[in-house]
Amino acid sequence: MKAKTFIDQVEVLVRSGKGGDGAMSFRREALVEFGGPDGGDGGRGGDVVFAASDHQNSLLSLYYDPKCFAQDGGPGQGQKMYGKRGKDLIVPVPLGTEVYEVDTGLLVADITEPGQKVIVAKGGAGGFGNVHFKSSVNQAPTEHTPGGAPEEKRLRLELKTIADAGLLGFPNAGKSSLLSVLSSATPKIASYPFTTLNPIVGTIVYPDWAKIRMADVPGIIEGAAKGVGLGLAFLKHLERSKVLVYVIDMAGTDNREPWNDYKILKKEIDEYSFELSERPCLVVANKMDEEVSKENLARFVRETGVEPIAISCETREGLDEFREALRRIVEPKMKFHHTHAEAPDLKDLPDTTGDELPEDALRFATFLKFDKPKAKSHPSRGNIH
Ligand SMILES: Nc1nc2c(ncn2[C@@H]2O[C@H](COP(=O)(O)OP(=O)(O)OP(=O)(O)O)[C@@H](O)[C@H]2O)c(=O)[nH]1
Ligand SMILES: [Mg+2]
Repeated sequence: MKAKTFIDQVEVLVRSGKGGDGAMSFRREALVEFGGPDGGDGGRGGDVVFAASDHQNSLLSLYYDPKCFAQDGGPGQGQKMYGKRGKDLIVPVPLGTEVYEVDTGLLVADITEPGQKVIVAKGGAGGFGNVHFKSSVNQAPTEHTPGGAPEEKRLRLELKTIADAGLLGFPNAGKSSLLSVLSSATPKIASYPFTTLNPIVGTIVYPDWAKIRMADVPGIIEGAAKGVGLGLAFLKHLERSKVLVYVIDMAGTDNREPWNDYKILKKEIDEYSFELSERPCLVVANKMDEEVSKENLARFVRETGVEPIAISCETREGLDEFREALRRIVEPKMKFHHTHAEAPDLKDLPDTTGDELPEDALRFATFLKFDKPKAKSHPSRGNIH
């Protein structure tokens, strides 16, 4: 059997560390009479933390190792010594992972931001040593408390790929071809159905560095909602997309009828989720380099009332139009805005002799903090001796 390379759903058992017990001990030392209690506190148990990772695109590692146990806290000891703190267990998970509690079905975390960390099981607190129970009436307490219990739960992790646009279409429509000509992703392309078996994400980079992430998922066929072909399981990877891109094979390869393909796709999406079928969408007519495509396109418009963007991944026609249409819907955020309107007109800047600094320049010269008051001394800063 071929080893699995992609997993988008997995059930794991997480358990945080138990808190260490507080100690019961008395100071015993030569020449010290009535040394008193000196049992230290137990250490805190470690947390189980899910951390967003850029380096993973599947839940594969958790599939093979579904037990996530953090370290227990160490017990307190005599001489008022604290127990060792249990180590947290940091579990890297791919961006787009949803975490559900199996027992309740509740969504406990949605990991979508780079650097995001979520504590899914909190470590038990350390117990108190007997040193805490000393009082005027009880100089030799023997009480000490056990460490807090660990948290244990079963969690279901579901990966929903994060992409701005999702490609949708019958097998062989050219979804992977489109992704490969627009981005530097290298999905497998072949003339047999179900070439793509896992979602693949590529990034379209515009000349001004705007970026759009586009996901290619396995093709869907009639009856997919009932599990035919690969079913609709992969559609969850399009749920976070702002726009769905219907890719239609306008050449009607293998005697297919493009207008029927479109209607079937729409119907399957409707059955999967009303919300997804209402999502903004673009329809692209691929393989327009083929003879028969022009004729088919005219009939497609007549039958469906939809005017698709005509493209060809072979000859690369229509790709610019598609890119721009995609950009208008997604409206990618730009990190930097350089527009000529914002640049100052050099003629308006005052002449200087070189000795004085213009007031404006000073305002922005944050490194020259002339009037910044000196920080006041305070014992907590540790600068008073
Ligand atoms: N003539 C022509 N052939 C194309 C065009 N785009 C893709 N193809 C061919 O169509 C076939 C299927 O392309 P893929 O990109 O693998 O199709 P897909 O939609 O990803 O298919 P699955 O992964 O099986 O769902 C390949 O043989 C491509 O070479 C095009 O614009 N014109
Ligand atoms: Mg493909």
